[in-house]
Amino acid sequence: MAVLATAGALLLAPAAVAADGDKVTKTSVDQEYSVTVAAQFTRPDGAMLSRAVTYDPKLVPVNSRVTVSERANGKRTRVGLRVSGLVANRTYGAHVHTGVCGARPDSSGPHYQHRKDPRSPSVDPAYANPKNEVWLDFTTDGRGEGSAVSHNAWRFRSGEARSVAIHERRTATGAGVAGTAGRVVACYSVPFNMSKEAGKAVAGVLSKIF
Ligand SMILES: [Cu+2]
Repeated sequence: MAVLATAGALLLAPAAVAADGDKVTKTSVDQEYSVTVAAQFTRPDGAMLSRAVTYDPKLVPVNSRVTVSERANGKRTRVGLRVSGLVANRTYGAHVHTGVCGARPDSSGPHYQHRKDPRSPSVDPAYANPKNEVWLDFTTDGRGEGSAVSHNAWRFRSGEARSVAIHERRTATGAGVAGTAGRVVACYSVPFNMSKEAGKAVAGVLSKIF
């Protein structure tokens, strides 16, 4: 098995690791793709050096932890989310978004959709549903730990899924509100299904920052 670790190795640049303690494990073997990233949430700063940011430290405290994994094989994708250090016994919404996290809660843009809704914002249950999007709602336990897994029968288009956003409440499913979950309270930039080319582009951006 040939392991193409180019993008992962570039993302492991020491400066990037030092910025927020990001841990990146990544392999890409033919049609398989696997990535696991972990970080601690920080407040957004001007340069956005951290990839995990909290916009509401009451709901997602500074230094609480997040791990996201993606495993893709054939036409299937499994995304896992784990958090710790959040408010105990509380339900949060969470989804894969198209944009990277930024200084503002809406920086991560709309949800990633396999079939794109021609209307935006997308609140039509025919498009805004957990089969066409990646929903990762979770309820924390008594210690503030939570996890969720999404199984989808498709692969991310390379470079179009860039973050996991955590929202203040459970995701709604009704007509006109489907996919909404209140404010984005935290966000983690994740390199979902990143091609070698996209990995090089990210490395280029990192080399400019550092
Ligand atoms: Cu969302």
